[in-house]
Amino acid sequence: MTEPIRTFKILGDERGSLVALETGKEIPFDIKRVYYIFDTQQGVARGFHAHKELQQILVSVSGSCKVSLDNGKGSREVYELNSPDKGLYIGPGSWREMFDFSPDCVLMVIASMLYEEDDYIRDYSRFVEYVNNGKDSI
Ligand code: T46
Repeated sequence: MTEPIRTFKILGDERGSLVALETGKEIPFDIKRVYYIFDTQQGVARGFHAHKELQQILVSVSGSCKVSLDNGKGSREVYELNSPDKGLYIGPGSWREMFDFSPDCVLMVIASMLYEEDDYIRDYSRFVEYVNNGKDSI
């Protein structure tokens, strides 16, 4: 498995820091959409779904949060995003939950597709069925 945490180059000088993310370089897909999650209330968890085709890179550009990724085959890993030079790659077929948001967290998400509700799997048992028994099973 490729390492889901990516470290981006910081282009810094005496004025401060800058990170640039380009399709085909830091981002391994054509960028179709960017959205960001902020002002998440204390104790709130988000996500609780998987995607059939969507690829994304999540970057906490301010503050921190945690993301758990479950492959539906018994493996679950938790990643902390706490720096603007770190990105978490999430490919298709990965159940994600985001939690432990700091009050100042701004979670930027770079996505390979436009928003499409049909690409979501929002039921965990259907997700497990999907990753283990294939597309036609749900
Ligand atoms: C994901 C995680 C990391 C739109 O209208 N357009 C959009 O591009 C998005 C992402 C959402 N929405 C609407 C749909 C809902 O009415 O915004 C509302 C909140 O979306 P959702 O409940 O899906 O948010 P999260 O934080 O649970 O999940 C989001 C993404 O939807 C999802 O693809 O991987 O962030």
